[in-house]
Amino acid sequence: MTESSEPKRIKTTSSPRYAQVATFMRLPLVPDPTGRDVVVIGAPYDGGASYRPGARLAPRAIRHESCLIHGTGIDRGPNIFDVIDVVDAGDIDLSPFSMELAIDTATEALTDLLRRNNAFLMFGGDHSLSLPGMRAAYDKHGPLAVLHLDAHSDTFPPVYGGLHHHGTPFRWGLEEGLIDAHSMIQIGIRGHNPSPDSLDFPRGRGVTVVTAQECTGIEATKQNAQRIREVVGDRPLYVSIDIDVADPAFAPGTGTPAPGGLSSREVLALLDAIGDLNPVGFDVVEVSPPWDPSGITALLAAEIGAELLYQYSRAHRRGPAERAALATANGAIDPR
Ligand SMILES: [Mn+2]
Repeated sequence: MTESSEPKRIKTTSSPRYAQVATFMRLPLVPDPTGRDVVVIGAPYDGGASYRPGARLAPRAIRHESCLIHGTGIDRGPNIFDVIDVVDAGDIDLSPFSMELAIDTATEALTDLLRRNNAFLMFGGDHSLSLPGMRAAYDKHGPLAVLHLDAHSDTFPPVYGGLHHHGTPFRWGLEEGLIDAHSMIQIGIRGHNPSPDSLDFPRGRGVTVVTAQECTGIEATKQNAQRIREVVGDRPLYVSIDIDVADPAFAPGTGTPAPGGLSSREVLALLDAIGDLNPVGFDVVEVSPPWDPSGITALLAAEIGAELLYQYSRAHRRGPAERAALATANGAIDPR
């Protein structure tokens, strides 16, 4: 598809938000993108879910809930899509019948995507998709720092006879050497651990684990954002957000809900650290629409996705000349 014939962003001034085919934040649908800053990609697969299924339906639900979001937060400068080039590439076609095949297919698709574009924002699917995501980011950048927001550490051993499930991606990420353990931080961890303690594995490798008990309130959130900056440093950063990091009051539609979690405000405020770092890939996983009758969980996932794109735009702004032109056209860029 040539540049001139490429679909444009839908104008909210001429098309009501509930109209047209839903893409993420009403971005252009470009199925085979090249040279973009960030590519939004769906990964509808939930064969790794150990409890409630349904995450395979999340990319569609999140796209629907995202149509209200403009792309500009208040007091945040120009529309992020005037600062970074983002398209929605649709979904990766993943076999619902074979975990190994799905993981291989996702790894290949995401690796190809990153070779031709700068970064991706993947909407799962269950959390097993983070392993393909990290493999693709490692292929391009080498050992990764990881920011992992989740109720669970997802470093569990294999169960039920297979190597992979939605509780194993960071175990294999550490075992495969994709992750620099000392540059990894997990936040929001809570609930009931099987024996032996599931946190022994990440802590034993040097991963920083911040429990949900350490996350209450905006002061704790600011301190945790600072811990993220310190742990990650200047390493290429992979960000993985399991929607169950949020309390079920804010995100009931998920595979393994855990009471006692973060508020949506605390989750969004934590993400502010990312714009000061070097993010290279994002995933938002574990939304399960069948358990989300009001759409509140998909709505939060959409807002998180928009925030991640904003943070990417903070971290990877265009050159000085373009910035100056944008500042003239749109008012000052957020100075943070
Ligand atoms: Mn998880």
